[in-house]
Amino acid sequence: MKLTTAGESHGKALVGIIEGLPSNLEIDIDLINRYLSLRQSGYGRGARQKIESDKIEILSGVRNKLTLGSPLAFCIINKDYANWSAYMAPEGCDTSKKTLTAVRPGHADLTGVLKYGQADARNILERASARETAVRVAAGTIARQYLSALGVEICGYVKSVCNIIDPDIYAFEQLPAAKNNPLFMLNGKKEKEAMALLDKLKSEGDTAGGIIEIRVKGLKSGFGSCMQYSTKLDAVLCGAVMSVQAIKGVEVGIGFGAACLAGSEVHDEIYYNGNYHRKTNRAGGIEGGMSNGEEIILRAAMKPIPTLMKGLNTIDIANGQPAKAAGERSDIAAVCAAEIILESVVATALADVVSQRLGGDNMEEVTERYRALR
Ligand code: EPS
Repeated sequence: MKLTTAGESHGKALVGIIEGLPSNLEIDIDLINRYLSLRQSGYGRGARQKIESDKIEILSGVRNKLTLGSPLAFCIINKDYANWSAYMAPEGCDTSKKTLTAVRPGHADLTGVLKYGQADARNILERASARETAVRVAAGTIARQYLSALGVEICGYVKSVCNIIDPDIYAFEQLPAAKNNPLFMLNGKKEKEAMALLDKLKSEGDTAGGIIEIRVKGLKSGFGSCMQYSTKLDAVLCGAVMSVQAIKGVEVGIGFGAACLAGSEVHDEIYYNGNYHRKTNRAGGIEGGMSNGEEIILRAAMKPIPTLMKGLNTIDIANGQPAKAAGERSDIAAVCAAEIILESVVATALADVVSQRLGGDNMEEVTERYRALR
């Protein structure tokens, strides 16, 4: 199962093509639109989200709500294009306006203009923008429906915003409630502190990142492989997480914490009561590059948004002079968006791993093969 995305942030539309879906998978379009809308929500988002109300339009691969087994193509229209067509139209437009030359530290701007031989970072940022993740959420929600048909569920929450950290540990069943909260946090006291911090950062023209925890429940053991490095489940899932804009770190289970503990404090001892099981899950559900039947636990670190209203020191590439980086309108924090995006990219990557093992041209074959696994 492979996803290709296309589209610029202020272009006509974002586009996705998913190849490798079996036939007869029921597609819930309302669910896709719900996740698209969740991606746009959250405390700290900027003015752009008031313009967009993302909705999927499926162009091929689905008939009467069931997949056909053919490539599933879809688009999400950028409503903001109406305000940008004069500067973005492929047919011809005015490129002397809406230029960005005071390149932003932490963004793709400078490295992109040098690599692609551009004088205007607009030609870079339009594609580097996190707007592209709307496609990944739509595709991820289709992958989520494939996994859900097998009894595999994915959910997460925001663990920290900047230096405000929720120390609590939650059961999987508690996680969905996070999406009713303004910052997708589960600890109300910490969430209030985080909102106050975002208000302060906003007044100072600054931004924040955070930590997002993603969990997968119901995956049987043996997905991924210990036989070839590229097929290790942790490599595949962490790669998917790292492919999301602004993610700078990822850990599985206790992750970095394992490095400062003794072996006896890290490894999950094995018991048998008819089924093999463990009383702890510090490994985060993956051993030897394979799912071990326990919950998969991933945590990702998101850096602060690189577009700061107050502008960091930089160079204006138009004249080579010191400048303040371009402000544009900006999100103060997009940790809630990242939470939804990370659930979605994990779903897409995992669905690919699952479909590689199970094969199957239609969902009846797929579910039968999953059920038959020990
Ligand atoms: C982004 C800048 C902002 C964000 C955008 C990502 O957009 P604009 O420049 O139009 O104000 O809102 O994210 C989205 C539009 C989105 O849907 O997530 C950037 O520079 O990466």
